[in-house]
Amino acid sequence: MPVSLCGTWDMVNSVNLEGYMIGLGISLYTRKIALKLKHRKVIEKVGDRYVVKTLSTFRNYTFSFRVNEEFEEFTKGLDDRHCKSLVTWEGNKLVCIQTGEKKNRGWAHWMEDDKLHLELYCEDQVCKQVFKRVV
Ligand code: YOG
Repeated sequence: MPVSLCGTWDMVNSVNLEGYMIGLGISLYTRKIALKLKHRKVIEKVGDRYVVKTLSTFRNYTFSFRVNEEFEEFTKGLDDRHCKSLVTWEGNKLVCIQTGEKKNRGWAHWMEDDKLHLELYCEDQVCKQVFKRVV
């Protein structure tokens, strides 16, 4: 059983969110706003479903899924695209593949040194974020 990613996490570092947003086709105006935000990640397990919330003062994005079960994702308030998403455990990494219009799209979450790590992929871009637990 992999370590639990559940809890409330605040972003302490972000690298190449700009590149990731360019990959997604986010407008310059929205990118400028998004780059100033401190994201909070809230990960909960409700029965056999995970609920992942990304919270900020500008917009929030919430979705939920079962591991190993493909679902329709609508990235409302992000790039507003539909994709077919599948989340699986690869060792201690929770990995999502988002199949749709954008190539090579997905993300991975894992714990390292008591921090929550996130890599966001789109096209040839990788954004790396680190979160610390809110106590
Ligand atoms: O995380 O998808 O935890 O989906 C970062 C990318 C900014 C909106 C947030 C709102 C944002 C404008 C999503 C920020 C780039 C920019 C707070 C990260 C797109 C649009 C919502 C993400 C996964 C894994 C869960």
